Parts: sequence; C-alpha cells; structure tokens
Amino acid sequence: MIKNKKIEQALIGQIKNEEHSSRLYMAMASWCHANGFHGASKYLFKQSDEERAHMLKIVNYVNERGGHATLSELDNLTDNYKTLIEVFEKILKHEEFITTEINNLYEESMKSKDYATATFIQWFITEQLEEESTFQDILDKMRMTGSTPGGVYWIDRELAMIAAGRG
Ligand code: OFO
Repeated sequence: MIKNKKIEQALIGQIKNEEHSSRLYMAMASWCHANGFHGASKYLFKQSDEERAHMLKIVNYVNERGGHATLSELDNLTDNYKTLIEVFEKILKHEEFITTEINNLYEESMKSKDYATATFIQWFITEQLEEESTFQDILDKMRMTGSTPGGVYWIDRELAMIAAGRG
C-alpha cells in the first residue's frame, strides 16, 4: 500500500510530467513533419510513445499499490520553432527538468522510508541518464554540422535511422 499521501501525490505529479513530455514530443514531431524534417519527426513520434509508456508505468504502479492514479490538467505547449536545433535544445532542457523531478521523487521516497517507491524510481533515474546523453549527442552532432543544408539533411537521415532501429 502507498500509505503516504505525499508520495502518492508526488507520483501523480510525475504522471503529469510524463504525459506532458509525450504531448510535447508529439507537437514537436508534428512541427518537424510540417517543416520537412521527416526523420526527426519519426524519431520524435517514437519518443512521444515512449513517454506515454513511462506515464502508464507509473499509473499502474500507483494503482497496484492500492492508490488511485488520477490525471491532471495539462499545461499549454508551444507549437512553433525556428530551427531543428532549437527543437533539440528545448528537449534537452526539458529532460534536465524531468531529471530534477525524478531525483526529488527519489529523495522524498527515501525520506518517507518508502523503499518500494525508491526502488521503482531507480529505473527512471537510469532512463533519464540515457536520454540526456542521447539528446546531448544529437545536439553535439547538430552543432558540428552547423546549419548548412547538407548538415541538416544528414542529421535528419540519422534520426530516421535511429527511429527505424538502425542507428
Ligand atoms: Fe520519461 O523519460 Fe525522459 O522525460
């Protein structure tokens, strides 16, 4: 049972964060498609699905432990970007924010001696590490190739390969 209501609320807050991430990446994927970055679009639609899976993971965890995973009202998001690099800069910033949220959740669970939740959250800590490193890598490549049409074309193809599991 999740006895501590504060932990239950913190997990519900994280459900909102994951749902927001999923919508944010879907909006970005749509922008990429509309602007001719089809590889980046495929990649971000996939990321959006992953974030939804993260959300479901927490929903199931809360309910399986006798809590009630409710959904929250979502924040507005931007639909417009100037460049592909701006999209990925915003993603990295967003993931850094999520990492802080996950770390706080872990700390709260430990303070409350809710070791089951702390163990559950460890998966997300590892996931954040991987995601931050992947997005940093993509950004580094983008910065290296600059904003030349050839460079942008190459990175878009790379993202298409990653989305297809060949990257
Ligand atoms: Fe849910 O993995 Fe990052 O945000």
